[in-house]
Amino acid sequence: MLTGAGISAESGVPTFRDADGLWEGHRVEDVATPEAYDLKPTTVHRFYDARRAALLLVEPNQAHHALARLEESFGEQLLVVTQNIDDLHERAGSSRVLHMHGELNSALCRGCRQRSPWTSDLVDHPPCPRCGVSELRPDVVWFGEIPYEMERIHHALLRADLFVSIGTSGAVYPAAGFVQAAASYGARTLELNLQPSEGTDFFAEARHGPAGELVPAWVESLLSR
Ligand code: BV8
Repeated sequence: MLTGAGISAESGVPTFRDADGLWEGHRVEDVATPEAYDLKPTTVHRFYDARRAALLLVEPNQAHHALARLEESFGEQLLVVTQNIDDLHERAGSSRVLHMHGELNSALCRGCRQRSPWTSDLVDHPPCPRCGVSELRPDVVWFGEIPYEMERIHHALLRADLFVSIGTSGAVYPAAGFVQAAASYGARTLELNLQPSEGTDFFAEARHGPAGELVPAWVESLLSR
């Protein structure tokens, strides 16, 4: 299972595309690159501190809850790889979740390179809970950086017999290339998205509509077999 911003849209978390490529008024390259952080750390911190605080105002939706139900039945056979940095999959009850682009509720120390759970602001340069140095940055994967868990993801793609993509535009790599990899290893492929994604032609089947409707219906059809 691969998920993107579209699965959290109905929870009130803005997607990237529906803001005309602007993230809350910021150009992507101005807030989501290591270069931007070196140039304007306060702007970048404010951007992620605001998104972290906004997480407290939203709840998982029917699509998140349906995937948590699916995990109850499929257990180890199901893996959710998400591009999202929100915590809505886990708050809905999913535990088998890989955040390939990092998490808002985590901080990465540029001193000791360790990750620490973090739920408050970073703009005031608090000390790292592990090494005490004030070198904490948002624990998100910026453009030009290597995504997390690529080995586990490739292992799962190799073994998958069903690859389902939910709420993603297929515009950002390496995630956008997973459907072709899964298909080449013999998996059936299904896209569940509001509208055809940039990679829609790579999927054997596609259903278009809001995730809050499509995902529960698809999960029920799977569980009622
Ligand atoms: C890397 C964290 C090397 C930060 C993010 C040229 C060609 C190919 C690739 C590149 C290239 N130039 C540069 C690259 C690489 C670059 C890239 O892909 N650039 C793009 C722009 C061309 N990628 C990287 O830099 C990556 N690193 O490549 O390292 C490497 C490669 C392989 C192996 C090892 C090393 C790192 C990329 C990660 C960047 N960080 N996020 C943050 O969140 O602030 S990316 C961020 O943007 C998200 O995580 C996500 O990945 C992406 C947004 O995409 P979506 O989630 O799909 O959201 P979007 O708004 O676009 O679409 C929403 C979709 O939902 C739409 O289709 C819409 O129709 C649908 N929808 C809306 N509402 C609903 C809905 N669907 C259902 N229901 C609804 N209600």
